Amino acid sequence: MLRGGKLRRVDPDLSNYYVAVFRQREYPITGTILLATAVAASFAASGCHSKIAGKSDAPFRIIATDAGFDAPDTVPAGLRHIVFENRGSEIHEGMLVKLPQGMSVGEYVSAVRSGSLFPAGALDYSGAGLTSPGESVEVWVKLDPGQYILICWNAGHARSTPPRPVTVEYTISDDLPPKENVIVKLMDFRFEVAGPLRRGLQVIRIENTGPSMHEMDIFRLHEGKSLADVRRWRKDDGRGPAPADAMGGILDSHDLKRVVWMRKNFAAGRYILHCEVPLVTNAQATKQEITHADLGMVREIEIDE
Ligand SMILES: [Cu+2]
Repeated sequence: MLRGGKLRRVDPDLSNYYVAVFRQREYPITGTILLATAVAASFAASGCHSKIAGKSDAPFRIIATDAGFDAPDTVPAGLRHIVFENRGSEIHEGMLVKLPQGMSVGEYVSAVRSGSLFPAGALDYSGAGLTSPGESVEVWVKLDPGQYILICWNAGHARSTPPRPVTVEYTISDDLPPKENVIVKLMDFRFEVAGPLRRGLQVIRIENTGPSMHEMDIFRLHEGKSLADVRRWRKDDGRGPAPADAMGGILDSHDLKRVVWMRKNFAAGRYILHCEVPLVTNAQATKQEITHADLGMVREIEIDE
């Protein structure tokens, strides 16, 4: 169906999109205390039980294998520090999708299996992007209360491997994001990188300036391989020998105002930033072949010795 590697879906029901945007405007991510207070107040007003918890210290650990995910059943709402590890033999990602009220995990899965690229009402909430076997990546992502699934969109895994349900509780606690070394802005259709990415442990703060949804996967080129090799390989669903290692990635969020962080240990070398979100973002499975990477949303960067 989709040749662009990750099977993608975007919400056909625009009303959900506007709800997400409206919610974001009400509770800007920059005002953590305001946000917590406002969310708590809104839950109190709607009759839900809520409480403000202290700072959470245990990260939200997600382990991917070729058979699925190992992850906690429940996590608190708020800014979560996610540690994602791939113990499988193939490239995996751990993306979070929030299910709409009344949709079960089984219904989401059968919608995906029957060709719906975006089961109506479900919202992408980012997570950890494409990660090679043996690699791990840390990301900081804000989660709202609700029923989520963890899913991998690489190479048809969304249809072959069961997603993992995760409940995000009404308890709110925010993990503190680390101070960034580099800021990357995702825009139509390019990456703007502020500051040099260096070797060693680096924190990248990622913002989407839109107007489209975007994501950023980072690939480390193998010796003698080029950006064009990565493009071809991703376009062919990641078949054949990989010209690069997948170092993790982030975003793919319906709420364009979400700021996220990624922390990763980088060696010196050549890297590719790559956005695989499709140009056509509706429910039509047959029209998702052209991705942002095809429109030039790829960039090579070098990390010096
Ligand atoms: Cu993009």
